[in-house]
Amino acid sequence: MSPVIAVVAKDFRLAIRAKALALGFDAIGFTRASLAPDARTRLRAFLTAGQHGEMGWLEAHAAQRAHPQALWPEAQSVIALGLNYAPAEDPLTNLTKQDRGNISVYARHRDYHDVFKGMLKHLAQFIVKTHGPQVKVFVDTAPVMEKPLAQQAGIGWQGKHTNLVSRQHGSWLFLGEVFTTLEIVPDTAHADHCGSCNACQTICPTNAFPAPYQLDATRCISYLTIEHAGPIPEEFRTAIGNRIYGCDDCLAVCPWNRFAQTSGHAKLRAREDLTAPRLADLALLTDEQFRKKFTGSPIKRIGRDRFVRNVLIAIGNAADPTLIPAAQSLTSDPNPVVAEAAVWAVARLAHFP
Ligand code: B12
Ligand code: SF4
Ligand code: SF4
Repeated sequence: MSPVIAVVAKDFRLAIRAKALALGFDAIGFTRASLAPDARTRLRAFLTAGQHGEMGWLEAHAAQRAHPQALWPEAQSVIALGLNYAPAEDPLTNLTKQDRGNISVYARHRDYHDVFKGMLKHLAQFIVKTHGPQVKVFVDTAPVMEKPLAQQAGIGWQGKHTNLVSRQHGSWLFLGEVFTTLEIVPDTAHADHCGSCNACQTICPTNAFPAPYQLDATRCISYLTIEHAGPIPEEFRTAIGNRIYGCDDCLAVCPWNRFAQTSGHAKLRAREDLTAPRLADLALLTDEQFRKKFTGSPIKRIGRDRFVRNVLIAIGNAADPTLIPAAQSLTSDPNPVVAEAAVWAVARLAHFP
């Protein structure tokens, strides 16, 4: 690259960084629109081992996922962004509340996809206005390997729990990207700072890590409660405890969280009714009530039946006989997965002293 282009690019990086921070992003870095061969090989190994389970969309678009330029051939650079969603309280404290459900931190407030995408569009508009390139914005749902790209862009590293960890924000960063046709001087990839720690692997209730840095999604409570459609396999039901939507255990236990500041984003403030909701109330939600309650929330996507299935597993683990009537009333639910979970819950509660 000629010195002149390098100077322009450097100023431009500063301008984008300043704009991103002004818009409310908490982390930003730049990388080329290509992935290191390791990330591609490991994606292939994950898929070949069937560790993606029913998430067929991971396999269907594997080529684009592995090669950002297969997704968009003109892309030259990726601007990786992070949004801090660190909770005000330790999410693990909820797990001992028998009559309550635990919703993972990322789903206790407005859908982050909407919040993040809105901010990305503003940043993209700024880039187009000032430098005129083409841009595309992504968050979560596109076939993009967001964690390796964010590591390449220097935002943090993929920890042994496989998520991106930041020295400043711990495990609590949402990720998203602006792809652009501009060539921007890349940042240096972030080094791994897990060292000899293995707290995330040790705490996992379902032993979902076959090895450090590898996740068998089919054993992960996040997958089982959100992505998996049928009955939850018996072997995981007790371990799920009261986690009714996702799981944060491996994130919450990470020692790097001690540097995290509670998220200041008003749109990411936890809804009170989703912080530790009563299982008895959730079990009895009708389809209409479910949709109304979860409008604007990521939970809406899984639908009433899958959600109530999860609530019934938590009820079966609750050792609280006052929950029997709620479970009993669902044993003849028209949805067979709900009815089966209700029968299981009633049988479990009958065996508690
Ligand atoms: C599929 C998916 C899931 C699946 C599978 C998760 C997984 N780890 O693959 C399930 C449903 C289980 C899931 C759960 C969660 N998810 Co999710 N998920 C995704 C999604 C859509 C794709 C991830 C993917 O490509 N997986 C495929 C695997 C092969 O890729 P990988 O995880 O990067 O695998 C790497 C490692 O295995 C590593 N590796 C393998 N072997 C080795 C060996 C060594 C030595 C090393 C160093 C590395 C290494 O290399 C691979 C390639 O980089 C992304 C969004 C996106 N588009 O990227 C969000 C995303 C990863 N999820 C996210 C979140 C928040 C969660 C949950 C915390 C939600 C919750 N509270 O329930 C949990 C966390 C569970 C966990 N421990 O990972 C965030 C993570 C943010 C962050 N800071 O990293 C993302 C980025 C969404 C977002 N835009 O913010 N998720
Ligand atoms: S999210 Fe929960 S179940 Fe999934 S890997 Fe982490 S600790 Fe294990
Ligand atoms: S808990 Fe320990 S091993 Fe796991 S990601 Fe954090 S530092 Fe790495």
